[in-house]
Amino acid sequence: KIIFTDLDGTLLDKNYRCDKALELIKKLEVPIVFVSAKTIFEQEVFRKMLGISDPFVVEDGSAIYAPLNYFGRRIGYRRHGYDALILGVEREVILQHIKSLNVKSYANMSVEEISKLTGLSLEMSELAKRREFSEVIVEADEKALKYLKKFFNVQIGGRFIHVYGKGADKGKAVRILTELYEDLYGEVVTIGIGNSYTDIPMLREVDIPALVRNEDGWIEVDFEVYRANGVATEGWVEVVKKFVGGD
Ligand code: 2M8
Repeated sequence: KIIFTDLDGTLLDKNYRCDKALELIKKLEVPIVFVSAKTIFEQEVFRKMLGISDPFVVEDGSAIYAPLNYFGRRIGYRRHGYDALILGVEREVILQHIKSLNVKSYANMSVEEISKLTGLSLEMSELAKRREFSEVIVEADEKALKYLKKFFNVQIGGRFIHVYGKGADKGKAVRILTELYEDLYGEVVTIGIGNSYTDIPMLREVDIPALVRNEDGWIEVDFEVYRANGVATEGWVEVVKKFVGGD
């Protein structure tokens, strides 16, 4: 079994914590693959804290990073000490387009401002700002978004508008990783856990899709999913105990 999981609002609660899952994670013997809007630098903090050394998907499916030789061979090219497969575009390309528009985004915000808006610490805000393949827009008019949609994927993340390459999405990244796992282990059963609309492509790719609850209920989906009663981390624990074990 393989767990593909979103972070914000899914494994992590609104304070970016997952205390309630720590014990369970320690006991699990299956890969836990983060599939998140967060940058490599943010995700590395959580990987280290939770002792996870599986591949991970950054910036809404823009890139897959895998520890060297994780799949028994080289995939993609070497970047930041990992094997990297890039599905999106370099952030610089996005910023070139954004420059001429009237939008407020991480690029023209200070770390302090990002911290105030997100509730992330200053350290974590700096890591969130250090994006490689996407830009986070905080304020924009319809005209600017319409223009950006011609060239990029423009999606509402948890709160903000995420702009990334048209070739990138969480579903595609999960499909590629599932195939790599199948090459390694033969047949695998995949579990996907999310809470928001950007998780839908990921949930469509897995054998067992599951939603955790948001404060105001579950998102609408037009396919069968398991709906956990718990909000964020509590729902995550519920899903993993039900479909993977570790109780
Ligand atoms: C942004 O992403 C979230 C979750 O999707 C959002 O749009 O609300 C990103 O900047 C991410 O890197 C950051 O960690 C997060 C913090 O809330 O905000």
